[in-house]
Amino acid sequence: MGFFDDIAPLRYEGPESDNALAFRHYNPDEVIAGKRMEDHLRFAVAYWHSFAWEGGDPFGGPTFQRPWHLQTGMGSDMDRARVKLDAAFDMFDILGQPYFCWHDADIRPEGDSFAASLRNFQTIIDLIEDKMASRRIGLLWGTANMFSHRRWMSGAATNPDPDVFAYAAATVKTCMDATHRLRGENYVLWGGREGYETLLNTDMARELDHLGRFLTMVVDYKHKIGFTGTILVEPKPQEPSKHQYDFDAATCFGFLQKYGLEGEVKLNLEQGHAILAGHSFEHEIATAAALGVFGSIDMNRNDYQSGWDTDQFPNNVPEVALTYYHILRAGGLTSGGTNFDAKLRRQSLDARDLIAAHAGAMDVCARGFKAALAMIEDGGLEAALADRYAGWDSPEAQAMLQSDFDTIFDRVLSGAVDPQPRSGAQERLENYVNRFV
Ligand code: XUL
Ligand code: CO
Repeated sequence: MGFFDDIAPLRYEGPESDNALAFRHYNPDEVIAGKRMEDHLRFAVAYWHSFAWEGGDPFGGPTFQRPWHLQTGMGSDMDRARVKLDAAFDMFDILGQPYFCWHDADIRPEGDSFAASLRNFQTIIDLIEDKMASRRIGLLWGTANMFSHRRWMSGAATNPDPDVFAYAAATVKTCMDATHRLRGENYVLWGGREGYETLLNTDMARELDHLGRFLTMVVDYKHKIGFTGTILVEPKPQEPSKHQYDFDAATCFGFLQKYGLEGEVKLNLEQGHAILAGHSFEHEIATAAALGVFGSIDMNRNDYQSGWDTDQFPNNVPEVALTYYHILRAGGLTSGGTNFDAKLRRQSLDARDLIAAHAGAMDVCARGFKAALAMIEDGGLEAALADRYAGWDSPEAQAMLQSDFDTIFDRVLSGAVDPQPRSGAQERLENYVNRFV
């Protein structure tokens, strides 16, 4: 008997349905704005939170006790990895989402050497390839977990020990190879411990140079193997490191530019990470879009009171609507997707909690997306922007951008310029948004 055996594949039943395990708003085949909803939203399930995480917190151990977990499962590490894999694909069949994502450490047990870990990894990748062959499911991205094992405690590419840099390079190479083989559409690097705890023991300039060199090797390797997916860096300001080098979208762009990688690498933005950095999610999306590095999203929120990266499933339609509004303005999710890098609360023990969490999140995203699309089609916000900046349409204003301070000074002194403050109309615009959500 499988973990999800009593749960049937989810169907779209419409907004009136009271079935807890059905979609009310997400209808994958519904065509909106010329595209199937599934192809707009490009949902992905994250293997780690749903299958690898055991429900522990800093004060207590595992609560979930799944049949594939170490303390509760049967057989060898590899036996349990296979049971976990079967459960994961059973859940993908129930949800019917088009993508999933993994870290190497989520899918394979750690061996007692690099070669042994690699053997485990290759075996599981073979099994994943078989399972993917008989289904309509793609890999949104693969990534390497270079933050959990104690070898990474002082960083991966930014570790003071060159042996750890080497181990990291070999690890990312194997994860890129597997992502390429499974036709992954992106490869992600989240710098879990690429940062520091104290400057007393940290040579920051050297560490940044090493990180820049490492990312250049990633890009070189991508081209060498002919991987056509997008390389994505995922910003986060802290947790686990006190200070992380990829603080937010703007910091990442500055880093990419310094190392000449801004044309090669884009960003995977996460709602909870934006909040940790003191930003809104749409701020991060708009920043990345303005700088030409918007890639993909992790759509999981933080608790606004706790101040931690709580990785909860999205449930706030107005927030999600503004997220997709800015994504649509940036051209939509192209090779990116909507990944639920989200975990259950540790009291949510049941298989149906996991299904309901994803179903609800997909519905919230569908509602937010439809609201965003309606705002784009109505054009109210665009019209308000055009009106607010209309002064810049004049030939004088455009000429000023090509002139210099002396020319501008003469024009101001002559009395030709007379600034008149105008309302920013924020409340009216907020009311406008509320008509759609
Ligand atoms: C951690 C986080 C990661 C990345 C992938 O906060 O978001 O799960 O998405 O390593
Ligand atoms: Co993430």
